[in-house]
Amino acid sequence: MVGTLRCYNCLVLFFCILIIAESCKKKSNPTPEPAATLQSTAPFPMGAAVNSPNLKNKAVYVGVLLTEYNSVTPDYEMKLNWVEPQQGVFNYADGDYIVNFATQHHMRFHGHNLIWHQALPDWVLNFQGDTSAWENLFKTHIESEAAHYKGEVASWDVVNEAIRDDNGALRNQDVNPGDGSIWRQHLGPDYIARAFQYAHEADPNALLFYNDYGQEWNGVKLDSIIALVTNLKNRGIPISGVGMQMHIDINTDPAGITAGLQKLAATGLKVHVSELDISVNPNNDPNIVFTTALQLTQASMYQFIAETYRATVPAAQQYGITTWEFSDADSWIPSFYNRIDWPLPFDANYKKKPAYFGLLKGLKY
Ligand code: 9MR
Repeated sequence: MVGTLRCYNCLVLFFCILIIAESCKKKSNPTPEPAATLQSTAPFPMGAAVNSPNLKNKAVYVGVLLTEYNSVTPDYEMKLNWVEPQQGVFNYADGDYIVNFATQHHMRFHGHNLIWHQALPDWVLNFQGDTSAWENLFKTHIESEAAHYKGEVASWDVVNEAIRDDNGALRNQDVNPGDGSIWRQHLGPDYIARAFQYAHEADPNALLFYNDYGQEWNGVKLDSIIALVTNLKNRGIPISGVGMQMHIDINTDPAGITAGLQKLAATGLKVHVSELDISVNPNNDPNIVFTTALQLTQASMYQFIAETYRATVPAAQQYGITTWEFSDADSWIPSFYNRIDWPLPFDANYKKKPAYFGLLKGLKY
């Protein structure tokens, strides 16, 4: 009896020591919380435009992308000049690479874009034909590309940048050379509705978007876009959402950003911040220094955009926020404007900038 009791006491003592040892271990060696990332924090998909050479060759690029983002948009690989550089000669390989990458990593894929007045190959720019030949070219392009990616893309920017900056009219060939639209010129004003119908027929499950820039600073353009998409929606044209590109800079008026998001949300369509970047050198200053003050201003704008998007766009309409690439090394801005700039959340070495932490803070606000 005494022996059994002694044995029982020993067991109790043994377990007590074990529990104390375990709890000491926990205190001295805590399991670190996984760091918050953009995608783990955002209540909607976080997207980035990506380019296929970096996906193939840059491990650091792929690493940041997979950690931070869960949606991708191709930077240029699905535009008409890329997919059909010569009439009847197709080049889907690069777009396919990005789609396969996204599928493999369970990321959402947003197709960009089917119809744009830029990124056109010479054979389209020089095409000679009557209205029906143009309609055939237009329809065949939309249908073949949408059918090629059917079931693999969640959504498409069907028509990109169709509205003029100066008066909100449809781009035609009567604006500055290079700014006009051959589509409107040859196909008449209702080509946008038909683009959505053709895309829908080819891939009925894809969500279809109208995408444009300048909606945060140009009220005339914004109202014209609202009228355009409302008209499409009311006519039963299969439009699901609007992309507000948001290529902005540190001087962009925040009131315009709020107003743009409010008006877009009021259409009832999904709203995608589709190409976000925030330039810090809008005046092309060749001697500019990216001071701490500039870094913090940029960070608070990133935060403001995420907060305002969350507060203004109802959850069911939040298609997500997509940055246009994610590192300053890959931004279109320095080469396009021939200036130094730092528009994105990661620096040229793929390290997080204050802009990143501003965005993260805005997402969990
Ligand atoms: O960033 C893109 C750049 O790499 C391409 O060369 C260019 C032409 O295909 O397009 C840029 O992306 C544009 C986007 O497709 C539409 N909105 C403006 C973007 C920046 O110019």
